[in-house]
Amino acid sequence: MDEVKLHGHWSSPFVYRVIWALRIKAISYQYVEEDIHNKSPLLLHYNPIYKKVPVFVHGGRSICESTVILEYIDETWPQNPLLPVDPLDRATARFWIQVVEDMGLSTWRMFCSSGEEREKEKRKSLEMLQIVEEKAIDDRKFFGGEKIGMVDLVYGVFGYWLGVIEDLIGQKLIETPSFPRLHARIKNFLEDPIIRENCPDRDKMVVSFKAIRERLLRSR
Ligand SMILES: N[C@@H](CCC(=O)N[C@@H](CS)C(=O)NCC(=O)O)C(=O)O
Repeated sequence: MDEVKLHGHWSSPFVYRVIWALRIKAISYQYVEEDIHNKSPLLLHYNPIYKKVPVFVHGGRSICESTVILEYIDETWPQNPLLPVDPLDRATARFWIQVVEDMGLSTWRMFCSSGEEREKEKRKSLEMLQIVEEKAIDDRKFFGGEKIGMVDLVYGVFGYWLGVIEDLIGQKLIETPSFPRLHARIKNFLEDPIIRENCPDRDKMVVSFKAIRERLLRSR
């Protein structure tokens, strides 16, 4: 069997998407922690364009970008599928994944900015979240139906990392009364045993994200 390796960083939501997928599919892998402030020659070799984690290495060949890695894993190990079979459902899932990727950028910018800029990015995030709340969520337990699917793994960022961001900036983005469905989905996701047992330490994240935010605000 070809060797499976994941190069990651302990606090990265993008890396956790891949960890969750590997756990859901019960695939054994070797984890390699990378220092993203002092990148290893191997990381730069595997991901010379973006120089970011996660990098997934299967049989010595590397794959970069978390959503590309998720699709590769789903195609290579078909057990516990992450994407639906129907082409229209697959396309719809990919669309909502694209939406959250765009929204994540605004939320991160909101975290790293202040004043009017922060308000602008917050408005953008809220607008997109409102559309997700109204158009993407039905009565099922997860975006993937009764089981966690790829869209859930990607929206997982809002389940765990957003809470830390909200605490640090002292503002809530996903208030329960405005986003009851999204809130329920996040709760279902975080209560799943695989997700619950595979999340970074929250206190450690608060310390690390606080330092990142202060550094970014100072450098502006
Ligand atoms: N679009 C990428 C984002 C990956 C990403 O931003 N990774 C961060 C860690 S959270 C990283 O490696 N940062 C190092 C850098 O920006 O130099 C993906 O989905 O994999």
